[in-house]
Amino acid sequence: MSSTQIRHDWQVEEVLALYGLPFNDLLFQAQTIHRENFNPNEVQVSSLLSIKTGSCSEDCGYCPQSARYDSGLKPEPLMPICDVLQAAQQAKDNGATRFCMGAAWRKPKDSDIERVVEMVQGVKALGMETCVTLGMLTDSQTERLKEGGLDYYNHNLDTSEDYYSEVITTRTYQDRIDTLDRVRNAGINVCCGGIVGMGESDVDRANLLLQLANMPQHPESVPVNMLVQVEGTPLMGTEQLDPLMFVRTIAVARIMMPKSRVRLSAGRNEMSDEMQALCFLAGANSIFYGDKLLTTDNPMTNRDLALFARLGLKSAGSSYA
Ligand code: SAM
Ligand code: DTB
Ligand code: SF4
Repeated sequence: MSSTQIRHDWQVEEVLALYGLPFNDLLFQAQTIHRENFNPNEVQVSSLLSIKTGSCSEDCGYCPQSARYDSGLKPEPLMPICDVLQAAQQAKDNGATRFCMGAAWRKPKDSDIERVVEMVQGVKALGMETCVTLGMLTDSQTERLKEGGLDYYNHNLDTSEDYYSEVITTRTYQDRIDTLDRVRNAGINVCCGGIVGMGESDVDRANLLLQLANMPQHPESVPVNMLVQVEGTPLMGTEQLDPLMFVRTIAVARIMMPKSRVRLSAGRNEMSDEMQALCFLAGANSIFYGDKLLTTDNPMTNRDLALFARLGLKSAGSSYA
């Protein structure tokens, strides 16, 4: 009998019960569901580029790009399209199948959207899937991105609704849900997840996954980020999360959203190969690849290639290949 069930009616007690399973039982359950839905040895590979860096008006307590904190980051305006396409070609040559472009905006202007649409079209012409993360969107901006051919929009819930105001005060949880609804209704694939290791409780982690899984449709991509602590940001110095709690979060996400790509996202540079192997065993099947995330370090491509070889992992082909 199949263990896979697509549900949208999770209760927090059930999620906490999954988290509370003996580690081996949790990983067995997650890997069983993983194998029913995916090739367990394939990992989808995306590369990130910060197309507009720093000077952001928001106060997200984890983020080095907020203008409110002194992280020492040099702000950069929206990049010229030719430079973006050059970076995308390089990412493709290195083996990435999706190119994700991130901008440090609360929300884009309509004129920004036109420039981003040109980037999306240029990247698609290279034969890659496209993803952008630009902050909050209006209906017409979302439609414009869809018309322009955008494949995925990344917009994270970041944490539970209860813990949210400890981390961000300049926009609400509902603002995020509204943008996610627009993206879903426009027919763009949804990339939505969060960050753990921000000092949240077990119940907060369970509630974040519950919010994601109880959406009317599961996000196609669920990034699980481990907080990257950056000097100058308010969350610098937060007590480190038990790494095995991170692995449990991946496993519970896999069980709750069986057909979604669960992305082992920020924080890999600080993880051992063994820890990443446990995350793949728990059901993570996509990563960010390339030496940089948006502004912080990601593992060097050589280290990732060696890790894939050690684990016998292969890059999942792009749907455009
Ligand atoms: N400005 C847009 C927004 O906030 O939606 C898009 C870019 S923003 C940098 C994208 C996501 O990166 C955030 O929602 C957050 O989940 C993640 N992120 C940012 N800084 C991080 C950090 N230090 N550690 C882990 N994840 C981080
Ligand atoms: C996501 O969930 N993680 C990525 C991507 N979506 C845009 C971003 C991680 C950013 C980490 C901090 C930085 O490099 O600036
Ligand atoms: Fe700005 Fe996005 Fe960073 Fe928040 S996460 S400060 S909105 S760039």
